[in-house]
Amino acid sequence: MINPPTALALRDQILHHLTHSQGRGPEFATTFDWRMAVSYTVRDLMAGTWINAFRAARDQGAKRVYYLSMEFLIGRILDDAIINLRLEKPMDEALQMLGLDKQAILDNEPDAALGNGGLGRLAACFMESLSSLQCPAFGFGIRYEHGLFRQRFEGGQQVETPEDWLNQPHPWEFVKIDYSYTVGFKGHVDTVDGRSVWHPAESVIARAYDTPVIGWGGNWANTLRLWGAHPTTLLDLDRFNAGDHTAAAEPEALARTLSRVLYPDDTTDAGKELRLKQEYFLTAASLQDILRRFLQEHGDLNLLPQKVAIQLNDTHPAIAGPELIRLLMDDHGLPFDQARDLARGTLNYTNHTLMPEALERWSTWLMGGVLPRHMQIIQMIDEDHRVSTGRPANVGIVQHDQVRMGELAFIMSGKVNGVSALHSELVKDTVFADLHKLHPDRIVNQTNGVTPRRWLRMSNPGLAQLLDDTIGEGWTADLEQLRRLEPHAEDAAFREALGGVKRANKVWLSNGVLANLGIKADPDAIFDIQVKRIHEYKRQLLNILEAIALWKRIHDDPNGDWTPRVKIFGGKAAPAYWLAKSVIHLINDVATTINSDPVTSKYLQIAYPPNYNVSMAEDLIPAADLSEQISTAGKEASGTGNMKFTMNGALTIGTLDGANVEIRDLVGPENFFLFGMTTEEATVAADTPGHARRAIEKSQDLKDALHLIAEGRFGRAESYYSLLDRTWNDDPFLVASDFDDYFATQRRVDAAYRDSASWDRMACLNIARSGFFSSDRTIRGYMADIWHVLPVAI
Ligand code: GPQ
Repeated sequence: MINPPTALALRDQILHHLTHSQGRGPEFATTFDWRMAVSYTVRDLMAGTWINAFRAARDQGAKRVYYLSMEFLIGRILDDAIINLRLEKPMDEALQMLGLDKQAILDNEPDAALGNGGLGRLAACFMESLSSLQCPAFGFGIRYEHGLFRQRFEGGQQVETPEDWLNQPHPWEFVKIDYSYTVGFKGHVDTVDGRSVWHPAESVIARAYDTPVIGWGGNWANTLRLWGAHPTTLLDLDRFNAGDHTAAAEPEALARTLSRVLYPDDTTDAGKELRLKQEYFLTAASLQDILRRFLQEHGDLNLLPQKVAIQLNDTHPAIAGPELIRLLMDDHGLPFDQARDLARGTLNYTNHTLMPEALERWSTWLMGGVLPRHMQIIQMIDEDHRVSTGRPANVGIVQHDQVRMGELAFIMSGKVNGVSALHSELVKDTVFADLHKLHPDRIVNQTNGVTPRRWLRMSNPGLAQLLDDTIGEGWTADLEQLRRLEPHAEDAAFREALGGVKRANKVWLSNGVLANLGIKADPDAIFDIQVKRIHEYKRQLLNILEAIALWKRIHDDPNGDWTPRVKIFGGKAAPAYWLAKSVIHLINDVATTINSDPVTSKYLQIAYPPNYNVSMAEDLIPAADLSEQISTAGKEASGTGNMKFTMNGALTIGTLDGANVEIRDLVGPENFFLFGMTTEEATVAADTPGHARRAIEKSQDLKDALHLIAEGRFGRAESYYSLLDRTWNDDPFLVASDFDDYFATQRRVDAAYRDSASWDRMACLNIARSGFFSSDRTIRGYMADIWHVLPVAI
């Protein structure tokens, strides 16, 4: 930013917006009014940069990146914008002059929860890094009226209620009503003069709602463009006049359902017609917008791969392959081969999971019904690929009357990437083994990253200040500079300062989130945190079983020398995922029993604050001593929470899974608590009949824990029968087989924590060596290896 405003100027602008945007005098203004006035003031400071950035990219004829994602889990925007614009000081002063409580204003902002978990949060981190790196880009998504559901606990069980973030004005967006596109569904296909013409039976309008995403330093802003669905005709007047008022509003109701709700499934295939329509809605609107801008800027369709890179965030927008071919053939008259090559030169696909139930498949009748022309083109792509590669019969897009979206995305992409080193290798060896053999250069790795602006500077101001004072603030834009901390690991005064920051964050958490739950957490206890979606493969069950076993041990020896621990859980389960929900129930029941046990309560506390979301993560992660990354090896594609904990100075207890492998390599095995089977061992074990039973028989601690549950010690045992049954008889994620190693490793953590100098030294080295996990590094990798795009100077 060229001219940072003074505190006085900010104050005046806030008062201006209070009057002219909110229509309120200061004496009548609510916290909401003030938050809106402050937000508009900050937005004013982004708009010029935003327009200039767009203009610079256009004037220089730059190649643009388009990131298509069904999810953008952005969270709150205000504080992030203040920080990236470097406005903290003058804004603090301005708010002080107005007598306002900054924290209350920040907390007034609802989270934009347009995502489920890691995949959506990754997209949000990428948007921030793209702007910080001055890479010309658009993010395309859906403007869901209701983001991810709110979670409450009733009797320990998850209850979902709708989320309502758009029930109030959203101050960050600009509506661009002239960027509206028609998106069709269903109908039939004709041939006119040798060209196919699709006549959709239904259609909706996609309208652009733009949010500028400001980069670090405020020099560049890209656009997050979310599509809202609107009816093509507002009201059926004939029916209205005939008195049928409900039916008259049908077109509107139909359209609106498209951008009404975010599917709350995480790593499972929703398999619903509405979901397919949502995916096509996003893709069709985005591609029309991309082609319109491209033709305006460059004219010649043959330049498409040189000027446009499209990234498909998982298979959700994989219909982009056939849709782009359709536009090029049916609207622009190109032959199939040329359209295919242009599409493949433009599209790339990121795979985020190997879990078979998450790989999208649509029955050919559903695809043919909703998108008849696309079904024809999918057959053409499949046949063309079969002929050109001579592939085996069981490899291909359409198999057993199903369209396999992973194969479609792979075949239509220039590059396919996994999200951690281990995951990318497994992608080659498992899900796409056959296609990889046919196209050995297509799969590449781009290990995930997270933005250090939000996940360090904003969420951990104490640590950020210590880093600024110790190594200067260059780390914010160049996270590898954290290496300069390494020598300070040997400096007792620095270690103490670092320990002091952590303790202050723990006190803050104790007095806030934990006190609200009625939990008295001792800030000198180990804060042990597992926050993420609830999933069997993530093994929250392993964690709570360890807690039960530990509780039993403490109970048996109440005068033992135990290391106090506060175990904190956070996360939501998909509403229809019964086993995950019963894990939530179990954790809450165990917490109730253990927390009120006078014998053990000073050693062990369990907290499960409901409704974990981005802003709760910002409170929890900086206060963690121990990061739980305990998925079954081979199942977690990468993880990104693991990176956030590491850069905030938590030590990890974890398996050799996803990006844990790279975290451990970088921070050093001596600064990481490793346990559990490797991917190869886990694959063998899971196929060995009776593996769970044998592991349980061998482990007294595990047997005790399971018996306590079965005896109803924590609530009605019947609630847990299916969970217990699965653990004894099936246990596909090897909770039992990894239990003893996990339990023993936790005891090593207990011992290590008692030597605070050594612990702080390890924490310091974790931070110092976490620079690799900046999403700036990830985005640079995509720019160089996948998109072939350069940053634009301004
Ligand atoms: N991930 Cl397929 C999701 O959050 N949702 C999904 O539907 C799928 C994957 C996660 C994945 O489980 C994590 O390991 C990754 O770190 C994350 O995507 C981002 O790549």
